[in-house]
Amino acid sequence: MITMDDIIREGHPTLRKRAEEVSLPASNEEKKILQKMVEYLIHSQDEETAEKYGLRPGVGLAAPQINVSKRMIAVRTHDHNDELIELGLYNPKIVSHSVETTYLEGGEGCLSVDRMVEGEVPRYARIKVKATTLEGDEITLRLKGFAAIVFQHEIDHLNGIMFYDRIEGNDPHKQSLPPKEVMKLSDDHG
Ligand code: FHF
Ligand code: ZN
Repeated sequence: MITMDDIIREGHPTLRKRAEEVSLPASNEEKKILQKMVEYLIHSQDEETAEKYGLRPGVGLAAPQINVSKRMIAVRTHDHNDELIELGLYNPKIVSHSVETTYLEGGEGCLSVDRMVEGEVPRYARIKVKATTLEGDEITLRLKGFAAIVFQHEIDHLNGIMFYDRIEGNDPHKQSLPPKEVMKLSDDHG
């Protein structure tokens, strides 16, 4: 079974790579890994099992988080109609999304991040996702609310994006403030 020891943490290069497409039909090895990812979510959401093995409860898991750089995600949560979504998916893709954005009150966390990171993580309010299930069926999902946020967090992992990259002022590719030394210089000039 997958435990916290199998989950890589921020700083590991795999979390920053674009994961490879899975060529379908998936191999038995790929299927096994994806099944184990779904199983992790089930175990982690079961209080007794989570306590016994020290699992942090999760609603999603992306293959890169267990150092497998392939486009596979597992999700276990409820949708806006309170229906259980429990899926292992290959090559999930957001095919359309709302203009409207939303964010999780209280911010997001990540199994690969062992610290609290405050801030609003902007997400699309509604998304349409196409993917292939563990069973090999091509599906289209229309998601909103918390489930939509979870899918976007997982698909981000497949593209090497961490949730905090999306917090305003935290974009690593954007320097929001000039370096201290530069600030001092310009201060001197009024
Ligand atoms: C989680 N846990 O699952 C978080 C982390 C928004 O890539 O949200 O890092 F267990 C995947 C009910 C409500 C029950 C919340 C997506 C977060 C994805 C996993 N837990 C929960 C629950 C939770 C990450 N992850 C804090 C671990
Ligand atoms: Zn995560």
